[in-house]
Amino acid sequence: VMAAKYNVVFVLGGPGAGKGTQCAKIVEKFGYVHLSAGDLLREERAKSGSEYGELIDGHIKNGTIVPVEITCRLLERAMKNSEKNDFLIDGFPRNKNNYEGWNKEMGDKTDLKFVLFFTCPLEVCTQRCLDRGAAGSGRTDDNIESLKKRFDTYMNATMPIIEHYESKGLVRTIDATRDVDEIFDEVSKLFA
Ligand code: UP5
Ligand code: MG
Repeated sequence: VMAAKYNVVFVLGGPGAGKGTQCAKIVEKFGYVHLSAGDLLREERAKSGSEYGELIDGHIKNGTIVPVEITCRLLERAMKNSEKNDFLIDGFPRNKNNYEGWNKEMGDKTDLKFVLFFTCPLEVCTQRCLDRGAAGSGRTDDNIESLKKRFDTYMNATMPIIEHYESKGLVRTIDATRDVDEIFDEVSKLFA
């Protein structure tokens, strides 16, 4: 008997587009498990004795992307530990390395339902992240230098992955410039 596959929705969009905010609301209303790849990496970085701490730290400050072996292992471990079946995977896959590594390791174990894509202009996203930094997020990448690099990576490395999924008919695009509840009304229709 084949084991049931994990159901996965990838959640993508620029830095500060509102991925985490909307995921929290989806969890509340539809009972998914939210796994933010960035949160898992920050958690791993914070562990004393993590052999990857410095490497992760460097990538986050520079807005570059941690090798898939690390991120994929964190995601798979979190999926197993949750003992649940439906996952929002937020902020992943971000580049070709992520895409290929995930498919190789997790492709057969997962069923990709769709890709939830939040579009939001650079200026709006940047302001949200700067405000969050000013409010004391403690994130080492909520500053203008890191944000420029995060956007470069997003445009150059992540957009091609979104376009690839788009060509397979898997992308559900949501305008993320509006207020949180308006956005969530539209998001809800995709999960209902
Ligand atoms: N906010 C949210 N929605 C709003 C709305 N509709 N109107 C007004 N304000 C709104 O929101 C950001 C801020 O905006 C918050 O203050 C929120 O209140 C407000 P949030 O929901 O946090 O947006 P999100 O899209 O989750 O932004 P985040 O900064 O988390 O996105 P990133 O994609 O940049 O960050 P992530 O944590 O995913 O990745 C960080 C880094 O980790 C990457 O740059 C990379 O270096 C590394 N990484 C990898 O290497 N590999 C991975 O797989 C993942 C990450
Ligand atoms: Mg986030």
